[in-house]
Amino acid sequence: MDKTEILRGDITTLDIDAIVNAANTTLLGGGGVDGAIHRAAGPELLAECRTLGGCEPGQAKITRGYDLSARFVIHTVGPIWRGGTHDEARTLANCYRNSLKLAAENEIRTIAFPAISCGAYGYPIEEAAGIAFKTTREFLAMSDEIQKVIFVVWGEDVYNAYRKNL
Ligand code: AR6
Repeated sequence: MDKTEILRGDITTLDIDAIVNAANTTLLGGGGVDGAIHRAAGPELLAECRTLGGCEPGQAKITRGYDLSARFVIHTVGPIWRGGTHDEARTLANCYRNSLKLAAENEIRTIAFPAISCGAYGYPIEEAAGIAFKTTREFLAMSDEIQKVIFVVWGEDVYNAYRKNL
C-alpha cells in the first residue's frame, strides 16, 4: 500500500495526528504556512515555541497543536536557497527525515508536510519535490510506525511538480 498522497489545500484544516511547519530558526512565527499555522493554532502555540530555544536548519522540534485539529505541530527549518552549493539538498532531506523520526518517537501515525523551502526560501520546486518524496519513501521503507504521509500543496506549480513524483 502506498502510504504517501498529495492533497491540494490548506494544511491548517487537516484532522490528522501532526502537521509540519516550515518555520525559521527563531520558531517565533513568520509569513507563509508558518503564519497560517500560528493564526489557526492560537497564541498558546507561540508561548510553547518561546520555550524551545529556536531550531537549526534541517532539525525539528515538536509542540502541541492547540486550536488546530492536529494534535501536534512539528516545526522544522528548511534551507534558504543560495544556488545549491551550500548543502541545501542535504539540509532539506534532513528536514523530512528528522520530522518523520520525531513523529515516530511520539507515536504519530498520520502526518502532513507543506512544501518546505518552496516559498520564501526559494528552493527550486522540482528538486525540492524529488527530495521530499525520496527521503520520505526511504524512511517509510525502514519504519512501520507511520501509516500515512500527506504532502499538502497550496499552489499549482508545486502541485504539478509533486504529481510527477507519484
Ligand atoms: N497550507 C499549505 N501550504 C501553504 C500554506 C497553507 N496554509 N500557506 C503557504 N503554503 P513558505 P519556506 C505553501 O514561504 O519557503 C516563513 O515566513 C507555499 O505556497 O511558507 O520554507 C517562515 O517563518 C509554499 O509552497 O515556507 C520562514 O521565515 C510552501 O507552503 C520562511 O517563511 C512553503 O512556503 C520559510 O520559508
